[in-house]
Amino acid sequence: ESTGTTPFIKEIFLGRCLELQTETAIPNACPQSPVNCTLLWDVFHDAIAYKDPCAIPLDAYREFIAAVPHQLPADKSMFWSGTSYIVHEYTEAANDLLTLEDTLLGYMVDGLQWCSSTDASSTGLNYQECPDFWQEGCAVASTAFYTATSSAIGRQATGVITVMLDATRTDGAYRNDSFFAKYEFPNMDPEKVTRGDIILVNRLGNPIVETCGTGSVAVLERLFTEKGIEWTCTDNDERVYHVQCSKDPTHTECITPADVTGSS
Ligand code: CV1
Repeated sequence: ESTGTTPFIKEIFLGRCLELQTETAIPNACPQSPVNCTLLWDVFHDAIAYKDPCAIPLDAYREFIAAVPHQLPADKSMFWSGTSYIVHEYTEAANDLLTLEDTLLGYMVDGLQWCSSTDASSTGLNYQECPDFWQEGCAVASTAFYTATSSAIGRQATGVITVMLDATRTDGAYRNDSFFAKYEFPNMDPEKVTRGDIILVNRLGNPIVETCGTGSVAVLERLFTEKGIEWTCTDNDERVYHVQCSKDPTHTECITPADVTGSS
């Protein structure tokens, strides 16, 4: 078992919720009208409080989703699968797209851990220990949370959407069992989404397994076509490559022959 609920999760949640309402936190992510952060915390907390931490129903966060104002601007949605190691650095550097973690749906609890306690004398959350999310037969809170929030951002997306996939994964860049495949893509409305831009990332130091038009990427391209949504696909996206190199400047894949000659 892993450690328990992140200490001070309530204070962190409220602080981040208030922070997101200032223009400066994340451009474009600021809600149009003031949000009642205390109410959002109560709804988030009550979704699981005092329940069996291994029996959280997939719809537990329904009221939380309903309480968060719908707010993503058109053409700004960034979806990802297998690329959590670079997607946020990219959106921060390029400053034009928003992931779930940049919106009021995902920002408050990004990187935190939480689970319920059935102890009636507790606050309803367990700060000592939480079940592991991969535990057999255990339906944890984070699965319900990402099921609900992923479905919501899929439904809410309008205009051009982007999805960043890892072309060096041996189990496929587009996987049927991913949150992207199960809850985001299927909830996109072809009446609202005008185009899907697939960008493939080559994780530094890993061999390329898939390219646009091959393997699981071809599967996703066909799914877009069947849904009636136009798509584009970019191999080894150059902007993401530069962001990867800015994080790891001396990686052999980032040093060009010209640089090597120049330094000798
Ligand atoms: N999403 Br910490 C899904 N899972 C998340 C998210 C998140 N925002 N944040 C975290 N996780 P994987 P995917 C955890 O790389 O296609 C949303 C989950 O608990 O396999 O399944 C995002 O909007 C899970 O264990 O990709 C994104 O577009 C693991 O990370 C899409 O769903 C899943 O990461 C990514 O989910």
